[in-house]
Amino acid sequence: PEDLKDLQGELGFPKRAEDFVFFTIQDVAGFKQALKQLQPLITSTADVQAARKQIDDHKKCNAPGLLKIVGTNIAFSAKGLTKLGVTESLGDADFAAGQLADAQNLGDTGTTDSSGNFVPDWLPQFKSAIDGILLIAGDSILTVEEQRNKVELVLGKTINAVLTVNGLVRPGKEKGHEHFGFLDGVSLPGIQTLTGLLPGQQAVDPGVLVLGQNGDTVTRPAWAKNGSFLAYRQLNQLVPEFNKFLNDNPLDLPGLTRPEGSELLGARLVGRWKSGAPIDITPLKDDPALGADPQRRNNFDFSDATDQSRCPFSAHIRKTNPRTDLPQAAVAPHQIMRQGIAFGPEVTLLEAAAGKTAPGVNRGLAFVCYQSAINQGFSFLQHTWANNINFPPKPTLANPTEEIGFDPIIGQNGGDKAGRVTIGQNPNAQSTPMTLPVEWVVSKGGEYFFSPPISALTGKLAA
Ligand code: N7H
Repeated sequence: PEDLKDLQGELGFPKRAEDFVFFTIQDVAGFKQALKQLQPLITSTADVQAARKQIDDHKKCNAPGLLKIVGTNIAFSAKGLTKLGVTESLGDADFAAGQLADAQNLGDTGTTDSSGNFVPDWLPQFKSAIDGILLIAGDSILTVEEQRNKVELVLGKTINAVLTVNGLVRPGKEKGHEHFGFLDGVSLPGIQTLTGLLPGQQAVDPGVLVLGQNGDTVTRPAWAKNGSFLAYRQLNQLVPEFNKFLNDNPLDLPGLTRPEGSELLGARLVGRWKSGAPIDITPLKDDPALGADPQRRNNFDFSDATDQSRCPFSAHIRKTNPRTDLPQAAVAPHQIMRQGIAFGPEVTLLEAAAGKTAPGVNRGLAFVCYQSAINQGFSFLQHTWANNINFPPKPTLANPTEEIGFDPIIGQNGGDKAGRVTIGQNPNAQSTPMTLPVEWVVSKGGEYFFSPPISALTGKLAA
């Protein structure tokens, strides 16, 4: 329990809106003082658990009115920690080098400059120094704004906000769905002793997510215990283009109408229907009751079919969490705690009709995930699994060396559109490649941060 008060809210604060404020530290001494005053505003995992219980109680007794909920977290890039005088290594090379140095390895699109350096097509802010990130989440835009004012009052001119991303849960029945329309936040790893496990939920040692905990194999400075690495990715989504591709390429199966064929293709690209129901359980038709049922919607492991009739090997959720396609010990170290939120406006009727995102419009996913090793978590999943045309292994197929192509949602290869192929989408023609016309998820950059234990905010980092 003491550790849960020390750990920031990585388990995921209940939220309708979230601001991400990327900042540089302007006045180190002043910032260290301000950090001590900020500490009471910072949300711990114990606070997250209390807030979740409050919401449950509120629902159970049908209490009227809205519950005001707010949470604040802070994390630092390696540059930020250096500015604060931290000299010892945290034992993570990707964190130390920063995400810009990882961009090419991640498959981001870019160019090579005259000195031979890779320059990704990112927002300029992510290509210049960012020292830290504030994450302010709450039940409404107003609550978040109010809290951001409080935080900015404390930090004052000791920081300079270089970029603010306004995350917003989508409206109405799209609540909790990302911009392509699929329910998000469905499958997260569980820590048995902390939250128990739902049927089918994968257990991880706390040390896979949190530094210095059981299962973290790296030696860390004592003050970093209960910290976690936060990978942030600014991912634009080309939603009208994605929908146009589905409309233009319905899977042609007996008994399916054209729109049903399009819907099935979307589900097979992701591995779940829009409701969250896994295609491994319900391969031909969505089942919204299943999608809404936490007791059933994760209870599958891809072992029911030896081929791709239920779920393509390349489906996003199979690429990023292959379950029993690999031995449990080979999957567990790569589990991440995802806590992203959608950003940007809803698709307009004009955009939908044109099948094209309007110029200047940015919508997508403010992707956030936590792990104790970036090269086992985010970076590994992107590079070694999603972008790897031979992953996962498929010994059960008639031709086990057959390529299965990219993760059609996030797999990327530096912008080579002709080469972005995915295989296994058509259950009746499982070896037929499908060339994906555009990357529907476009990386606009990001950074790797260290989300320190709360004790460090008044201790190590403030000293
Ligand atoms: Fe993914 N999507 O809408 O298609 N993701 N994801 N993701 N993702 C998941 O289980 C999506 C991204 C993982 O345990 C679902 O919550 C989109 C990155 C992992 O079964 C949906 C983007 C990375 C899982 C999406 C995006 C991952 C997962 C199913 C970008 C890591 C859990 C709902 C815009 C490198 C797999 C759910 C499991 C699930 C979508 C990004 C990883 C619907 C649109 C960058 C590990």
